[in-house]
Amino acid sequence: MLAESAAAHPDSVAVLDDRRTLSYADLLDGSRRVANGLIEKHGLRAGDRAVVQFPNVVEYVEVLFALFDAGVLPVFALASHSAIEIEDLATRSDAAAFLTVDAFGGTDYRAHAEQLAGARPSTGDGRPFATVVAELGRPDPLAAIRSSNTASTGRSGAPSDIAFLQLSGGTTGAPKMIGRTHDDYLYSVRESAVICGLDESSVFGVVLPASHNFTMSSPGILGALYAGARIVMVGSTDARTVLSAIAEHAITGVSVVPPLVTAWLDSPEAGRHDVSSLRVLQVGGAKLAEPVARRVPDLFPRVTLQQVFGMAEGLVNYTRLDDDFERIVSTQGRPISPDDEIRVVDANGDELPPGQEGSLQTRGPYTIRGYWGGGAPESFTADGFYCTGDRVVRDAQGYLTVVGRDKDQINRAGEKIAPSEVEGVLLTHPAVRDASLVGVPDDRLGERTVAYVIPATAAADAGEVPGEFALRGFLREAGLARFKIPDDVFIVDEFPTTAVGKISKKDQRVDAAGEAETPADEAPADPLVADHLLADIADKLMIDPAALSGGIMLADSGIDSLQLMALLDKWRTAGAAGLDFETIAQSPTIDDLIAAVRQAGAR
Ligand code: OOB
Repeated sequence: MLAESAAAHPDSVAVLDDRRTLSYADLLDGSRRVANGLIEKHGLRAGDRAVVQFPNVVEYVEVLFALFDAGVLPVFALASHSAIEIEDLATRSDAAAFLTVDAFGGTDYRAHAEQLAGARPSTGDGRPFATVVAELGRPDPLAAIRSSNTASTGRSGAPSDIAFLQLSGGTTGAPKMIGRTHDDYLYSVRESAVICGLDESSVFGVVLPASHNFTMSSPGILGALYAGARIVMVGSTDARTVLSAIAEHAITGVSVVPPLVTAWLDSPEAGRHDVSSLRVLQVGGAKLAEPVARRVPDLFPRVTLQQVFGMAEGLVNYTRLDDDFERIVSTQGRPISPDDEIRVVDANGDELPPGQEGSLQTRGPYTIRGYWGGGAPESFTADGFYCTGDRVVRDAQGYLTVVGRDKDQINRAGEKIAPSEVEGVLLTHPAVRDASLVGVPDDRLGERTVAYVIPATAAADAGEVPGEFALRGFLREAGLARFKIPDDVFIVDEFPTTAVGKISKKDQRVDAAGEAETPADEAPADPLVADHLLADIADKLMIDPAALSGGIMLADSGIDSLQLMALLDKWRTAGAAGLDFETIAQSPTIDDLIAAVRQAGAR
């Protein structure tokens, strides 16, 4: 596919970020040189797996196509995954290589490579494990790995071969792996490009994590390359960075999760940038609340909103660009393909008529029939339908509205969390007897996470019950990605139970939602005073300011980018107008962050 696009538009810009710009010809040659390098220098073979962990940079696309050309299956880690999570992915996929960058946005990815190389010196069949670290500060970050050979390795395999492993959000422990084939995926990409109106005049802004299925294929990075369009890698998700990137690069389309739309609508940056180039705003990954959808024209008057309801397992639904506004704001669209089969079933698995709420099952040309390695067979019916775990209503025209879910999964700002994974790590704490994680509705995040913890008797008797901050720190230390760290932790004596004696997560959700109605949220008089800034941060972390010391590394505090974005907006309004997201997100410690805010306020 890339070779065809490169032949049709060799000199058009394929992808750029704020360091490098690659034409289609550059991308094709560059990725082939990396493919040959992976074979010559690291002995990678067709069929091997390679874990890739990249932020939104040009090199991600080069490496991706290098792996495809070499027939090596990328395993798509998220940039937010910890070293321990990466190691787990490498083990479970029996990977032969790990490819990443040296550092980005305050994260030391090289350390992930080093830890992995130590833990996994060789592959399952005894070859040395390869680590490749792109050095982003260099003119050619991938120079060390490139061969001089620009010919295709000829190893990319058959169209029906598995092309890569994508991660499922998962409901149990570690995420399951999804093997998608070249032909099924490319079919969904080609059709998506048409449905979303991509052509060679399109400029696609990559705002969400590049390796997520939405960003990759709906129509995403691959759709843009298929259509001969231009890809702009946007380094962060805050309103100013994104809106100014839209203006600077004349971006015509972006795909985002609902919390970003809310954050941008509420940001003081709204209305300050010329966003007239934007034609399509795609929103998906989590439910877009209808009132928010209705506000989109306030920020982007000329834009067509498109709802996207998809899953890495396959099925993707879109509202169509020519649908009327009412349909666009009130449904999550209809399937890509006339061959996508949709079944809405009741608790007995019996099919329901249109208009009735039930569980969504699907089968079709680009939806998997089983997980890679055969995990979770209960997710598939005997006749090959994938049980999505989503509760939907289907209307007479085949449009789906997502009304809830029956899987035990939390959707926090589009990032999927398996409660059992977080609970399992909490249970390894010696002072924890039992733990339960629930998702609670949240205006900004869609859902936030609340952990209920029963302390171990001995710890309680000894007065050594760990506090909220200690438990969150423990989860970080144990290697959970930041988005999985609970937004709130409640220490309790017991859990509510159902009639049969199981933990009643339903009651916990009600309890947690009630707690949220009485937040200690008095706005400080002068937010740029250091004490008040500390209080703001503590408030976001939902901990006692006294428990927060300025020396704590920001990366270890448990704060995430959406929370930082909310703080950024607050502080900008309070006088630190010149403050930007990068400055706060890259502050090493909380003290550094506070100093940066105060300095921006002084200017
Ligand atoms: C996308 O993929 P995943 O694999 O991260 O998550 C899939 C799940 C769905 O089963 C559903 O529970 C939820 O995410 N979801 C939505 C939604 N889009 C996804 N729930 C409500 N409304 C929506 N619009 O998230 C994904 C993959 C490809 C394209 C877009 C999203």
